[in-house]
Amino acid sequence: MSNPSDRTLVIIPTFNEKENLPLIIGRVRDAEPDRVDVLVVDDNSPDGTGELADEMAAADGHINVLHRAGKGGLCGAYIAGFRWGLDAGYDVICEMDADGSHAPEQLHLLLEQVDAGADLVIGSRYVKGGKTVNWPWTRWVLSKGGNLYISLALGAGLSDMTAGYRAYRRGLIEQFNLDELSNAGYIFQVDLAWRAVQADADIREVPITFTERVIGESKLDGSFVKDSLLVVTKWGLAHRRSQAKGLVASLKKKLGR
Ligand SMILES: Nc1nc2c(ncn2[C@@H]2O[C@H](COP(=O)(O)OP(=O)(O)OP(=O)(O)O)[C@@H](O)[C@H]2O)c(=O)[nH]1
Ligand SMILES: [Mg+2]
Repeated sequence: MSNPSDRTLVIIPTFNEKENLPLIIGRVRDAEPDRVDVLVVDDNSPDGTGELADEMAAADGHINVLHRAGKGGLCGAYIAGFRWGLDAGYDVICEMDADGSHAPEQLHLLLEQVDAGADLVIGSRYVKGGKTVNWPWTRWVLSKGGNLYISLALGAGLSDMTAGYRAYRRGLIEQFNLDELSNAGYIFQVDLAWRAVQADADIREVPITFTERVIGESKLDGSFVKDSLLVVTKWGLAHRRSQAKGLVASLKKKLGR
């Protein structure tokens, strides 16, 4: 019997990940030698990550590379990767960081749930059994606190809407208007999950162990926190407003007015 995960693409966005790239791709290939292909989306990394990716792709038909002209942000890299994956006919498209935070050995946990019917599977740090390794407590508090706020503001019932380890069924990505996605820092992950909630998608979270990067530099910028939370608050208020409108409309109908 065939499963959607038989044709899976894992998108790995890179900016200056030359040391990490062979490690992460090697782990993906070992963990999933048959059903998974890799797409590296490199933004013209000054350290030569793009050239290294080309060499790896020339030696292995499961590896592909998409070059972009310059550092255009993670959201743009994923959107380009999604378009590439849809055009190439993949049934499942995944997001994975290059820095080893998302263990390829746990990818099967996500793919199993897609095969069982999920449209979106989130590798979650904050469901029972999920973990973060080597994070300073300040980072944990920021991430966990941000997720608590997001879950209060949106009421989506998800524990880790900012997570970047995900598997999407192609039909769900096809429903998104990729041109319209928010590009405010890392909020696009929340944006995508929120669009999935509003599309009534089957969304599941599986516990993962998230390990802080060992090699290379983080591109995370602290300024995103305030802006992101503001955007999420607006989404939550707009949602509550439309819920209230719907309630009033149905009450009026019931009362025959
Ligand atoms: N193509 C592309 N990749 C990017 C860009 N910014 C970050 N990345 C990649 O996106 C992934 C996540 O970036 P990180 O810097 O690790 O950000 P993070 O995981 O949120 O932050 P840390 O937890 O501090 O590592 C890594 O694979 C980066 O190389 C970008 O502008 N373009
Ligand atoms: Mg990282």
